[in-house]
Amino acid sequence: MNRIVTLDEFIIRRQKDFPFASGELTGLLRDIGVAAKIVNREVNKAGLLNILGVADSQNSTGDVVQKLDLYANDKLIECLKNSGECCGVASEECEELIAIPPVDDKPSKYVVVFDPLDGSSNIDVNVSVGTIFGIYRRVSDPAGPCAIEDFLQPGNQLVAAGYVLYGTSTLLVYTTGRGVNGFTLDPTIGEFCLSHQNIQIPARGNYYSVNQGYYLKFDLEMRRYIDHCSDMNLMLRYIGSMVSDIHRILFQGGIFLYPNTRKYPQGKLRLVYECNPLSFIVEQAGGKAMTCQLERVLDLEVNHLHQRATIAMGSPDMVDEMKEFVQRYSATPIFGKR
Ligand code: P6P
Repeated sequence: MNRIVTLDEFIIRRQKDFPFASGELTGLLRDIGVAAKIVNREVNKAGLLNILGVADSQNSTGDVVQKLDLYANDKLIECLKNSGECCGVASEECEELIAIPPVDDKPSKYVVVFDPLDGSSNIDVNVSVGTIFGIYRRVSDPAGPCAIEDFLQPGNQLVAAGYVLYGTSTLLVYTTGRGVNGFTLDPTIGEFCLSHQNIQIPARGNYYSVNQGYYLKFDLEMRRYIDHCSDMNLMLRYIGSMVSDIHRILFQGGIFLYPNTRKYPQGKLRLVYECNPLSFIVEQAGGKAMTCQLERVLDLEVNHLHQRATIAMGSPDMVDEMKEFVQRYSATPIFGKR
């Protein structure tokens, strides 16, 4: 039987991969793991405790907020505040960034962006949801509090990114830019244990993932590509929880699409705390992540915290195929886009 490798042990072992690492990133990743365990405990009990149902608040982008969203948001912020390794956070649930004062006057190098409970509209019907996070090195004056420019860095500056999937089992998947590894929570010992080492996405898969209900609202090139997927007898799988859909694609291959529509001309999904962290993971697993206008997601300029983006991400061969359809059918010529 293979020896159990816990998340903590794995992170500490990998710290030596970073010559200048002084332990802060290690501490930060471990604290996110603690927050994930706390959120997991409540997500699993949601049906029993009075934290189901829709809170009366709306989040910064007008989505109706489920109580579990708020709980997950508060727990993540609390853990990151206590970590002493993070000088600020930006959350889907908060309009503005939250500066975190130093602990024991020790300045911290990192900021964290997160969607505390992505896909939360599925909670009431017991469909899997997830937490998404990304970690940047701060760029503002280390002598002062964090600043907005710390959070408006392009995704190609991410130091680490990951997600927690609260599904049939609870998994934490993360990358620090040297491959992608997955850890399954063993509730009998309360530890995330290494279960999926060096995840590599298949070059192509049998699934495509898009909200087919919006088909007629997509641009011609996207409809042509979706028709092609159907003509190739690919199967449509769409959970409505991005973490769940991307997790399936990481293991079984496929492509996830959220193109622009009239309702969301810039796309629906948020760049900072959904698209960038998951794109970093997909690329590190050998996949590709582009906008439906063929820009590399991680290179996109970030102009505000809740900026939206179109997205096509997953198996490299399938994203390449999507690119061909966009170039062939796009009404506005898209040349030179790599
Ligand atoms: P639609 C959940 O609200 C989310 O942000 C992603 O997790 C998911 O992929 C998408 O929105 C679902 O959006 O418009 O298909 O319901």
